[in-house]
Amino acid sequence: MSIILGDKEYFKGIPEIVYEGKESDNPLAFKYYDANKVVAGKSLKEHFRFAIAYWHTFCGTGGDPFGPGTKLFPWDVSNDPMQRAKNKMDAAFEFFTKIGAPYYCFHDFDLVEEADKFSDSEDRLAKITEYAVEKQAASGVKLLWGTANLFSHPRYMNGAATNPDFTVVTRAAAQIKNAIDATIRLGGENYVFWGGREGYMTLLNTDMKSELDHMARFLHLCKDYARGQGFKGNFLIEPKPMEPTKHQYDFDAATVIGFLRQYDLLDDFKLNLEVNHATLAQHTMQHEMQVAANAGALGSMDANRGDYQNGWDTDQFPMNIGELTEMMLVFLEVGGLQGGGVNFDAKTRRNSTDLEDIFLAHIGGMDAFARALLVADQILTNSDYQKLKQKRYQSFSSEQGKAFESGEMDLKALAELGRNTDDLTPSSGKQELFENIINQYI
Ligand code: XUL
Ligand code: CO
Repeated sequence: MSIILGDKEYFKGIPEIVYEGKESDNPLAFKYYDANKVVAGKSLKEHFRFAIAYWHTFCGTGGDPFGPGTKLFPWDVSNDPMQRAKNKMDAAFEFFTKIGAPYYCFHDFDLVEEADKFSDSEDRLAKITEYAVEKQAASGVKLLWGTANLFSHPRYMNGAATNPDFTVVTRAAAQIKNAIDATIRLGGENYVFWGGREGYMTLLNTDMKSELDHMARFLHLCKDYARGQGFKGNFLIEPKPMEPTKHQYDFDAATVIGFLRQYDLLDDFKLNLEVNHATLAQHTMQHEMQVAANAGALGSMDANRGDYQNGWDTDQFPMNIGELTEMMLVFLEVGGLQGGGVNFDAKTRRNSTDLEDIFLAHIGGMDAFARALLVADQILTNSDYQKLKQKRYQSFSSEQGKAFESGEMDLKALAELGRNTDDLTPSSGKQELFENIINQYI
């Protein structure tokens, strides 16, 4: 990959970021992410398929409920929306190629601002998509997934596919059809549905059953349309329990898998799990990953972290190696992501206002994942971790245990065995030993 600049260099003075190893004191170098290093049969680049999120990185200027944006992006100054979009895309591809990310992800109106009239928005999106085709070809950077923003505009305040007003549902369909077309045109490998405002604020005014039926119908239509256009990739649902609605329909991995199964969508849909969404649902990310993998649905991942004290969706960059190591153990044990990658759905803090901070944040995130994967691989290859885990279940390899597992034993027989267990001694779960192994290998 070589650095791709537009007419202007936006990140001046920042070279291509390279691996220098953990002894390096260069803040603009990788300490652990050695893209071509092979671990567990694959290079780090292939394991992670890192992607950059267009919305936070090039659109998010740091506004919060208490004040406006703090980041004055140099690509955001033209008075012409098409020119602004092109400048932003030049900056984006300069960033992708300097940081060495093989993929990016976008919402339709991250690429270009929505116009007042639908036909103008459609026209803008088609034009910027063609510009992206050129940029991708010149750089070799690929699209991990596209999606539609069906939650920001006030028309979607009561939801998109689950809106009680059919007219809004049709508008969402018009918008999503264009986003699917753009994703296919750009060779997108997946298409994401994050629920946005698909949920409710109070059940008093909500017919939940109809809304869920409508959402499933809508997803079927999207899938049928995209498949008809030749799209071969995954459709991904991104669970989140709350925010912006009080109760999001795609609450967590287990809820979404149940929904997909109920509505016959599990063959085409997998999950895009996000760390901070897992923690908002009172789960760990490793729990969500294991739930998805159990259903063959661990598609992709949005990398970030929440705040331990306040419980908001703060979308901070990942850096907790202990947590990431536990995630990477599941990642390696289940054979990685099915068709997806690791997308940094994370933003620099509102008061991190240097352009350089965007690089430092992503370097930190990529290094943290790399370091955790290396540790997890060491644990799996050199420690007793797997043996200890298997040992807890070894009684099921007895003849009777196997008969139970394979369904060859009825409750009467099982209960009969249980009659002779007065002297049973429960085994220790050894949680502290497992935790010590994590710490030992970090
Ligand atoms: C919102 C969120 C979204 C999705 C894409 O919390 O994570 O940015 O990833 O719509
Ligand atoms: Co996300």
